[in-house]
Amino acid sequence: MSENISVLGLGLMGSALADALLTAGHRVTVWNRTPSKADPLVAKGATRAATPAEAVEASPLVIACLLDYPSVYQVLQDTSLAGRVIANLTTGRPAEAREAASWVAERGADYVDGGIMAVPHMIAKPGALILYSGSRPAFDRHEQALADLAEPRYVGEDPGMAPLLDLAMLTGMYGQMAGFLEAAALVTSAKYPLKEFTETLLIPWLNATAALQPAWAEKIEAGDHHTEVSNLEINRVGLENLVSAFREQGVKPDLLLPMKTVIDQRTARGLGHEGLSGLIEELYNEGR
Ligand code: FVH
Repeated sequence: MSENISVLGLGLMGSALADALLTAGHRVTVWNRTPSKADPLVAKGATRAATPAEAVEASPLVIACLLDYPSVYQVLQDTSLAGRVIANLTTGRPAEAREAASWVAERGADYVDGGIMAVPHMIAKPGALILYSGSRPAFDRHEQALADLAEPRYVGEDPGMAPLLDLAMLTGMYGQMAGFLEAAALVTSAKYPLKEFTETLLIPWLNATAALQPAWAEKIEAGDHHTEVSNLEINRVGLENLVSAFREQGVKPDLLLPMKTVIDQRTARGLGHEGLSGLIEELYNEGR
């Protein structure tokens, strides 16, 4: 079913979102601080709003995709939000999302926060995912339209949950990239072909080790770090070996060292018999 939808912010991502909505047959109103960025969308049938207030007025669903949360407030401050659903797909922190939800509610509107797990060219294609949290009724009301952007996954009433899970997924990605870069530095230091190593050795190995993570998740949820596979002491020795090998090859192990520090810390507490999942206990602040 086609809807009236406004998009505030036509940077790379906002333009991709507005374009997908137009392609899906929605009536799309667009606004951007630099008006010329709206031109290609207007040429495809979007309506240009002269001000953010005009854009908010035009549609029950208003999607904001701006640089950061301060820019969202700047754009929305002189608009009349009452009765609208604000879907804020701007990247931010959980606390910023909760604050924005209250700010929007004080102005009589519903709020959903979105974490976009895609880059612009993936929008409206299989594999693109957007996490949503906040008002469930507002999400339900517009779920079909949101599905024209990417698979929509509602993750809870707490508006901070989508950005939190977004950050958690990015964290997993950065960890994987750090491992790849260190492995690549080691492999290239020995002049072994990196692409071949990556495709035939590393990726199958990473897939096999990723398959262990659900079992780790269960252990963490149960607070049980018992292992009969590979305890922390073995991993402590393994990391020491790794770090020495890196140095002998003339490669800095800088991205690996934080992990070694935490393993050393945990084993120094006499917990070397635990599995690697026990490291999570070192990451929590006391009094959690
Ligand atoms: N691009 C990506 O791959 C990532 C994927 C994951 C999610 N992000 C987040 O999406 C938000 C927007 O990102 P973007 O890629 O569209 O970013 P830009 O192309 O740099 O566009 C930024 C837009 O924000 C407008 N803007 C900035 N400051 C203000 C302000 N003070 N008042 C009004 N508008 C403002 C900017 O306007 P202009 O420079 O064109 O006039 C653009 O429309 C972001 O949160 C990513 O983390 C994208």
